[in-house]
Amino acid sequence: MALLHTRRLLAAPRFFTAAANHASSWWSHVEMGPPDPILGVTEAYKRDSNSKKMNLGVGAYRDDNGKPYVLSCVRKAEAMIASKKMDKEYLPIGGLADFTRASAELALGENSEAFKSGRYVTVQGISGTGSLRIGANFLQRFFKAGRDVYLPKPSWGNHTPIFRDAGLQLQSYRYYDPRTCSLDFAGAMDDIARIPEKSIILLHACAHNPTGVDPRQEQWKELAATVKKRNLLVYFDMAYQGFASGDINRDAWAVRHFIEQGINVLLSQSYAKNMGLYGERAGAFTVICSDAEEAKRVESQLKILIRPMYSNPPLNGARIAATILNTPELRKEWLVEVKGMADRIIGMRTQLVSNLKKEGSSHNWQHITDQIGMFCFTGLKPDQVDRLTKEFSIYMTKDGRISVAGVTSGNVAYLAHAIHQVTK
Ligand code: CBA
Repeated sequence: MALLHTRRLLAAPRFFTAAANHASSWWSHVEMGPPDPILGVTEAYKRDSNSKKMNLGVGAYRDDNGKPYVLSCVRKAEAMIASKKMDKEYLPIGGLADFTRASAELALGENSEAFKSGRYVTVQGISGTGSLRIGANFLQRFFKAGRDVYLPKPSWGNHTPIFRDAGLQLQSYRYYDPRTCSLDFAGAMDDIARIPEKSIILLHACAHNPTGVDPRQEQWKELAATVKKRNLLVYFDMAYQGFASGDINRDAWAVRHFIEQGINVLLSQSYAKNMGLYGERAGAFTVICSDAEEAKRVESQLKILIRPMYSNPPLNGARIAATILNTPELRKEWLVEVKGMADRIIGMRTQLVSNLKKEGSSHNWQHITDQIGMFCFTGLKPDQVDRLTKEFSIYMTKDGRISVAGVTSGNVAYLAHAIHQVTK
């Protein structure tokens, strides 16, 4: 038996080596994981050789020629920074002070009592995702009242792993009604009124992802009252300030209203979309506190939390954003450019609907123009999404979300034609 075994090994030395390596590897138990539901779409798109292909997966703004867009105010800020020949020293753990102050002011408003009194702390984070994760870790360590985070149903796909990996538990509240393709306000109010007191609730400040459906100001007021009554801890994710309506103040309305109502929120911000600083990873995390002294204590603990994660945040994006926010001419130019991006998206929504009508589609597509922000939740079913990808090389997430920011005057007719073919 032993001899036979030895002979077999001699006959197949290569197999033996591979099998032995496999069995002795530290990582033999590691299973192949699925691609990311959003960023995996870009990988598949890149492999497609069809010249008509469209990437409507990830939310990344394109100009009307389908090209990535670097804002002119960003180019100017970069030139200003380069001309100053600044050093590349480490930032403090909490980030660039000019940046964190300007970020808080942008979100809260210059006249905000919380901002003026200093009863807040803002730390720089690694764009929106990293800032959310600082918040999640902070909650895990210091929020003694509970572990449950309530997300709208549906929510951005990365919210669940961000909070789950930080050790929190995910729950949900109704938000979207697929029958009407709009806000299920009654359902949301009903669910939120039943959330156990002192739980955590996540709200999208504007341009809800993936649905493109936001509450109206009257509805936000009711939500704030209910949240206050239930004594919930509110965590706002604001990844699209300025991108929804084109107006940074209007898009921050809900956050400001909640704070005015005495609700001490947590807030994550991102400059990926509204300044087009995607790869620079500039973002911020803010905690509104009861007074400046509490803010100092919270700040000290945020620093203790950040230091072993990445020590201190990246410099370049924060410098660019701070230069834009703190230089009046650049800030003015930025506001015009944000509005330009928001308006182009709104224009594409209208064109998509009119092209669908031209194709002869008899469906009601009004939700495409009613929804706001980067995304449109089309209502397309997974099999229709599959057909769009296989037959037309149109890439989007399985839930039927399209990034309207990837639609242009040059490809909107093709998109409408394809959608009509799979929905007629
Ligand atoms: N919050 C929400 C609600 C978002 O939609 C996104 C980005 C982020 C984080 C936070 P960042 O870390 O880049 O600042 O953004 N969501 C996407 O646009 C995409 O960037 C999206 O396509 O859904 C992503 O990372 O998934």
